[in-house]
Amino acid sequence: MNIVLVTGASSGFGQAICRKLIADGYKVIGAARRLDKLQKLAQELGANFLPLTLDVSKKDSVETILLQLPKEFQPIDILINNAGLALGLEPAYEADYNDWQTMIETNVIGLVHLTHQILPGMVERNSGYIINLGSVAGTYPYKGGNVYGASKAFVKQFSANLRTDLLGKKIRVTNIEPGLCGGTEFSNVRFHGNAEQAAEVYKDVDFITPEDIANTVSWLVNTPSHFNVNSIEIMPVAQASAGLAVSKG
Ligand code: NDP
Ligand code: 8X3
Repeated sequence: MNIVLVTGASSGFGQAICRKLIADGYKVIGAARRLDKLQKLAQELGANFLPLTLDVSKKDSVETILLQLPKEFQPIDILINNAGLALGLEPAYEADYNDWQTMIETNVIGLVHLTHQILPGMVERNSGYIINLGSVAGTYPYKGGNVYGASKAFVKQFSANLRTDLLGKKIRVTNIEPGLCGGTEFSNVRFHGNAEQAAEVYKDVDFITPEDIANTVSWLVNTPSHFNVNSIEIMPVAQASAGLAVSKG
């Protein structure tokens, strides 16, 4: 198992995962829409890293691009479905419909495109590993989490259902469910580029870092092949679920 495809490699978790897996000795394909960021990463990571311009939400182009991968980056042994985003934190009745659509097209449909394209080859070879980036938002509701949380609940259940379909095959599936993580573009994207609002999320909090997530991925892919972590929920010590709320009066 030595070829890895990481989606969302131009930033945050994806970039840190690429760095760590290259250091671990894997060949890594890093995919995202912003080629300039990927090219910069390629300069740093060298010949075992292949930058790939890819919009996960565009089914036809995902198919074409993956079929045209250079021979030395095939077949994909490990798929890390990391590309994703949150847009907005308004209550559902004030949310922008376009934000909802983009989240579903990226976090749900994009992840499904990649999995549908790559999984049959893994089954044919009876070998592979799919790691999805879910979120604590897929388990715990929070105000303004509406479609983002629902998209990550999809990722959680899809991961569990994949495990069921793959019973008897030597293919592993893990859903990583992180909580608050700083040092990525996540909140800048969520707040449509409002850096002040984004910075406020992380102020005075000892948050999880992208390197923590990359180290988790590195541990997962290096566990023995009989060993499957179905899901792994990770929060900073500074975060916990805050219980149910009641409106009085
Ligand atoms: P970033 O915004 O830093 O990174 C997101 C990555 O996804 C970017 O590389 C972006 O690249 C890529 N991306 C977005 N849309 C597309 C698309 N249509 N096609 C291909 N790539 C796309 O966020 P994080 O690193 O923080 O988040 C990574 C994942 O982890 C996401 O799925 C997120 O939901 C999840 N997560 C994040 C948490 C956090 O607190 N940060 C906590 C829990 C989960 P580009 O724009 O170049 O396409
Ligand atoms: C990202 C973590 O708490 O902002 O999935 O939803 S949170």
